[in-house]
Amino acid sequence: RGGKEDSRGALVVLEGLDRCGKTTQSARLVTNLERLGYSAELWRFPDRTTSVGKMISSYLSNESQLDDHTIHLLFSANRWEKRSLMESKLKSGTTLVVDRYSYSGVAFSSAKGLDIEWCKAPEIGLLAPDLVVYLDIPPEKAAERGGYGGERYEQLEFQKKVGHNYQVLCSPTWKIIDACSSMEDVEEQLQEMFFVGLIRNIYFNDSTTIV
Ligand code: Z5A
Repeated sequence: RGGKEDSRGALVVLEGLDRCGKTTQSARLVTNLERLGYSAELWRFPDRTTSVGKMISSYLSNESQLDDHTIHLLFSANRWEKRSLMESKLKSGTTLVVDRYSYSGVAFSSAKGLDIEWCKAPEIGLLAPDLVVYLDIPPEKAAERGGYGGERYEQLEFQKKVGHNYQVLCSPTWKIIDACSSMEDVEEQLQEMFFVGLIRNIYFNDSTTIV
């Protein structure tokens, strides 16, 4: 069973600052959907398994240096190389819960000072999510969770800029959850949001472009 009998799966995206709980909550949503009999998969960007993803991973761990525009385009290319698989999964009825997507690309790169419209351009033509959930947490609170590791961008001042950019990108269709709530509360709210969308039939539009 997919998102709905005889329909495509839903494309659900979780966004937010580092440590807001995206990975935890994406996994819980997929487990819960599967338990209820839905076909669902957990995806994440960057997908570090591809050759482009390996270049991104090396950059994030400071093992390589790249021009800001170049790494931006690599993040985007990493989504483009998964686009057709994403589309076929959705068409075959599998719901995809995606941990970070184009909005991360734009929010992080523009936090470095790149023009926001330039940052959006390579995302045009990627699949538009049916549901974007923003896990909202103050950067200071996020920094307290587990501590930042050695990856690039894991710095409070930078995360503040990213948080500001998410506010700029946030559209009225985004759903916002207070990510400072307990993991169980966030899990419950996320699942409820998914099913409200399902009941309202919002997941089965023909929209194909993201920005
Ligand atoms: N990036 C980019 O620049 N351009 C792009 O196009 C894309 C990404 C796609 C790598 O991302 C970096 O790439 C990222 C953005 C940039 N840089 N940063 N910052 P990543 O996805 O690999 O890494 P991440 O997003 O930073 O993931 P993360 O550190 O794993 O955070 P998370 O997934 O949001 O959180 P979590 O792993 O679920 O939880 C973090 C900790 O908090 C953990 O100890 C949990 O047990 C705890 N936690 C979670 N929820 C709660 C609640 N509710 N209460 C208390 N504690 C909690």
